[in-house]
Amino acid sequence: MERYYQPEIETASREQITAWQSERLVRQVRHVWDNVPYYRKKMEEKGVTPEDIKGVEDLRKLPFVSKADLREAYPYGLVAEPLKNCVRIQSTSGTTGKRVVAFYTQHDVDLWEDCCARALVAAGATDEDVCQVSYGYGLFTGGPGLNGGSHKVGCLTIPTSSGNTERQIMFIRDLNATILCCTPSYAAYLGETMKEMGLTPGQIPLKAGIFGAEAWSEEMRRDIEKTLGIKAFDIYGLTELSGPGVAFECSAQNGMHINEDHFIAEIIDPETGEVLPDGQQGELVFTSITKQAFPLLRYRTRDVCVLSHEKCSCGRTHVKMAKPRGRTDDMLIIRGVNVFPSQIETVLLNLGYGANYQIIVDRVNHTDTLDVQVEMTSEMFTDNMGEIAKRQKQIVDGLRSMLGLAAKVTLVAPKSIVRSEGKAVRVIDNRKI
Ligand code: DLL
Repeated sequence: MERYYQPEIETASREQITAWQSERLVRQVRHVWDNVPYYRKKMEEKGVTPEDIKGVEDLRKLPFVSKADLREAYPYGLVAEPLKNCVRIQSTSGTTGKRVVAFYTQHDVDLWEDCCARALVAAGATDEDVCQVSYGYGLFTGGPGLNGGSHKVGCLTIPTSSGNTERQIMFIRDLNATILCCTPSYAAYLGETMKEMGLTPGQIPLKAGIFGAEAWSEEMRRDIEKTLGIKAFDIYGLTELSGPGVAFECSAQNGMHINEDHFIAEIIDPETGEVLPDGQQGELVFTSITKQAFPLLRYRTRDVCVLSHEKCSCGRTHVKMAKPRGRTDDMLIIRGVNVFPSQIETVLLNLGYGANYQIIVDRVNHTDTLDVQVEMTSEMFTDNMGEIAKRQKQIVDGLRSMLGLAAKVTLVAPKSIVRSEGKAVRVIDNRKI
């Protein structure tokens, strides 16, 4: 019998979930109207008042909030509680402009850690487990979120943070870590290093991993599971909504349950803003209905995704989101074709390469160019030019059939592409448009 963290919530009926969401949405709209002048103005501009919002069915009446709003309101403009009630901030890395600074009351931190605890339990964690948290600690939400969740489950928690790969492996082995939390690219690197040290999956005590914070393919999951001898679970979240734990994978490993008692999810057409039905791909939009300090209504995540309300074999009833395909802002448009880095990754991993690659886009004589540098694995490493040319052509063909685009592919020596300890940077776009 599977052990649930909060079965009365996670397996609740759809009617019950809708009732909770409606009641909390009404309260949340009133909270931001009363406490956040920025929101009140946006709602007034759209001609909506709290009286118009009677339940989930009225969600569409509310205006969207985007990253641009967060920047405009930086740093305090969207905070809905007096600062004396706030106990924490977390922040994004700010790679695409001004950092997002999110605020938490103690209640917000508690609910966030609950969500992470659910994710750990869904991956099989109990108070018998030793959980190594190798996400970065500090402003990034990965370390603090999973750390809090791990405590709630009662795991013996090892807060290694990211980096220092040798020490990571030493702790996994010496302290018999059974659960590993880090980005999928770092998990792949840890696996690669342990393999080089001659460790077989049977000699690695880990049994499960909770990997997220960046897009990763099914092929990468299979590779990590094989090298580490574990089950690898996806986890999703973003700083704006708390951090990891907005959604997490269960034993079915085919999509992540969204914690619907805290977040209402919608999929919209990114061009028109129209709400799309289940099964259609679009931009994921979230409304946080329980957060006190930094509530967001209809926040446009830019993540491209599909939702499904189909019954799940694990018994949980909360809606599932597919693995995000990528972001509307990291979708590359190359010679007019929409390309997600994850599609390129799928081609490479299906051909037996690892997830060590770099995508370089440029514009030469008004035409976009796509260069993909791919590391050979040590097993396939050769200096036979004929063999290399054959392999490169195989990738070019694979990319053409996946994307309908001609790419230039260069095979490079094992270990020549820099490894990431956090989120991997795989795309270099040199176009000056
Ligand atoms: O990455 C929170 C997190 C930490 C999630 C640890 C999971 C594990 P941010 O740095 O604010 O927060 O980045 C949020 O990362 O909008 C997605 O584009 C991407 N992302 C997060 N999880 C996944 C995932 C954290 N499982 C942004 N798959 C999001 C694909 C993900 N992309």
